[in-house]
Amino acid sequence: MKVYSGSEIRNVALVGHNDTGKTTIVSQLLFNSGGTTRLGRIEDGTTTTDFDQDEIERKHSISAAVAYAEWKNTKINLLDTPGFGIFLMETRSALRVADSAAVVVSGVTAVEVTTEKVWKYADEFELPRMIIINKMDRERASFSRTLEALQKKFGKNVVPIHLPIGEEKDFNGVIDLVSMKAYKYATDGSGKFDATDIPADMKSDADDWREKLIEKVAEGDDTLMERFFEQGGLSQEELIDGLKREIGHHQIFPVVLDSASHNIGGHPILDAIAALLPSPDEAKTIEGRNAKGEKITFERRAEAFPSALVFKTFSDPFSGRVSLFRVFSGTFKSDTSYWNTTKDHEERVGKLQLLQGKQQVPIPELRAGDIGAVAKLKDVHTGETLAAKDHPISLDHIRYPEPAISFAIEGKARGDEDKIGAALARIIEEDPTITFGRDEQTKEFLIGGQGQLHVEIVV
Ligand SMILES: Nc1nc2c(ncn2[C@@H]2O[C@H](COP(=O)(O)OP(=O)(O)O)[C@@H](O)[C@H]2O)c(=O)[nH]1
Ligand SMILES: [Mg+2]
Repeated sequence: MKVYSGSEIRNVALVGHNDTGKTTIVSQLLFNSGGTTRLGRIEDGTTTTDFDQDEIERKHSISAAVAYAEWKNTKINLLDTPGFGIFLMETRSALRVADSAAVVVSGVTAVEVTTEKVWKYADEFELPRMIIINKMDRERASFSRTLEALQKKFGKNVVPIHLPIGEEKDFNGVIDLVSMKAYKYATDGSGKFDATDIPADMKSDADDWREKLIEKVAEGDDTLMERFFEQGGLSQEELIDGLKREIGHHQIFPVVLDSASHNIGGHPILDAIAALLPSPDEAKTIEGRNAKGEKITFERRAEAFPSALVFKTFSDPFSGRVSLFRVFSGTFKSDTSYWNTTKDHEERVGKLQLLQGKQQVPIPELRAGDIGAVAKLKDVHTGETLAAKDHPISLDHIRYPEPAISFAIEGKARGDEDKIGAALARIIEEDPTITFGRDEQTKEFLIGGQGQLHVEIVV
């Protein structure tokens, strides 16, 4: 496995309402990039990122998961997230370590409750975003209606870079308004496609949309605007550079189209992520805190002092506790000691890995910007920072909400309280939104969480 660095990495969190196809899209992109040998399906329990037994049985993501697609010399880290209100802390956690968000909507239902929520989160984390209109194959799916709804809610910076070829059951490909190519897909789910000229009956439509895109890009920059008027347009290079810049400044939210379950539209999405979304090294510095807790900025480069934020922890039946982290600066190496700057103690880091869902891929080192995992850390939990002992910087993690609901629990036999306490301590290590305490008056043990389903699933 190649070790990737800054400019070759994209960290994209797929966020959106439940059931819009995020988990299926991740499986589709992995399959299309050659990272998996079959198209994982929710219905068969074979997706890469819904690997937890509860997720397979319920057919819903309840926890964030990471996978990566290697595409044209770029490593695209895909953070799949839950779309259910009660699990949105996982989604926020993933956004904290992403450099961009892919907001997924269904071409049938367009903007939903969670779409608006995750949009606000992306604002809060100042993330550039792309919008994927998925399920274009579905009955009553509509590009124009969905685009209108998106623009109404999120403004005129929502700009398509794809047009659909066919709609509903006839959806069979997309026109890419940047390359001005048509990608027509096989209908067998293989993801095989032909890159052809734009069909004659769509040419004038495509020209119009491209013109709108170019104008929007030119608007963002005075010199580009001048060039636009001088030349009557922009060169391909000016368009791509300008588009990338406008996306980076939240002036354009590019819209792409997909049918993840039918595997139509995956390749141009991979292209757009690699070509247009920001890499981790776009910003040169990063904010953190020094040993006194004061805010500082420091360099992100792979050669800088190391810092990594643990944004998730889960239990694996074989490896035990696995900590997922993003390297924000410097380089982390396997079998090396680092400093837990949140708790002020040394921590031995064993074998570093990349995660493809639950599958672990060994890697000798992880460089600034990348996301990886390590098993069996002794005392490091979600939200804590690993850094160098002589340069103990720490990174802020998201704040967790107060529990929305709590239940009293009791053991069956005397003395069970100890066992319950130990089990809950383990759960809280993985999910800090679960709380546990004792009501002083009733002496009952109380367990708190974000909702009944949340507490049921984790306990
Ligand atoms: N028709 C159709 N169904 C899809 C598509 N993408 C996903 N699905 C189905 O929609 C359901 C939800 O998909 P899932 O990936 O779990 O959505 P998530 O909740 O956003 O992660 C599953 O039954 C998928 O098989 C699509 O493009 N077209
Ligand atoms: Mg999902």
